Amino acid sequence: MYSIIPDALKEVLKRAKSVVVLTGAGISAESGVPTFRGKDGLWKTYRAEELATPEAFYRNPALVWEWYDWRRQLIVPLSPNDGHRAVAEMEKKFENFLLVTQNVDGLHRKAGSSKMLEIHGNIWNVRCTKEGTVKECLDVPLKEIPPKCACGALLRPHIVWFGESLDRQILDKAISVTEACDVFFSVGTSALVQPAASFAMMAKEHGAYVVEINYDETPISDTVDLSLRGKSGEILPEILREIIVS
Ligand code: BV8
Repeated sequence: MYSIIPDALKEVLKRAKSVVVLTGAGISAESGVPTFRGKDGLWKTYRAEELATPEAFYRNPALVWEWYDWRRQLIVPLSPNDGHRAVAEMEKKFENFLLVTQNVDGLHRKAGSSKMLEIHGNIWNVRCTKEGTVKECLDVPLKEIPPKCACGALLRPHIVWFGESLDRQILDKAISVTEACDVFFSVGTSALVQPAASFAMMAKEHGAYVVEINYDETPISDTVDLSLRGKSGEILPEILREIIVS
């Protein structure tokens, strides 16, 4: 069967010992989760600055929680797609493997991924704004908006908003595996949001073979070693097939 995977990538995969996969909203698009910047993306109807920032939350916690409650209700019936499942399988095929996801939808975990960093947090976790404690909250819809901690303080989504720093330990781990890997995949991301947008070039500068799998062209498409244009739900299973036969 004709393979869309070029020989160069087949060779690289045969020798690879450590692999990092960075994913963005595009890998969840085929599951029905809206992306952020696409033609029908979330930021087309909402302004990121009005919802995904700490200032927005403290200005109007109910509005921000209404948006997250709407997204949680949208996501809860959705299932992982073949792209998520291929990534979950890939983690078993290499000595060192780490999935670094920007996604907060929880679909990678649902697909079986365990070697994973959720660098922007998770929409199913909440954090007490007073005590800092994090716990899972699966209520759909939320029982009250905005939800409150037992201590009486406001709960917030355990998500990294614009203008907030990523968890230091998580970021350090993501950077160290990116700098050490043989192959780096950038999947379903517009490569616009920092610091994740810099990981592909960081990997390349440290000698990795960098592959982009994305529906549209991005700012890194011309500088990666291989840019595959298309749906991650179709391309990733092809790549997994190559890994299995090699
Ligand atoms: C930080 C949480 C240090 C919300 C997100 C000015 C002031 C303050 C900060 C900044 C500033 N200027 C720049 C910054 C830094 C800022 C940033 O990068 N801004 C950008 C927009 C310029 N970054 C930050 O603030 C980060 N923190 O830098 O801390 C600091 C601190 C203070 C001051 C300065 C610096 C925090 C970033 C995290 C923000 N939180 N989300 C929520 O999700 O509820 S970001 C948001 O974008 C999502 O998390 C998402 O993961 C992320 C990236 O988007 P993508 O995943 O790439 O999605 P997108 O829709 O863009 O693209 C999808 C792609 O998939 C498309 O290319 C499409 O073609 C493709 N696709 C679609 N379908 C498919 C497909 N591909 C394959 N198959 C398909 N089927």
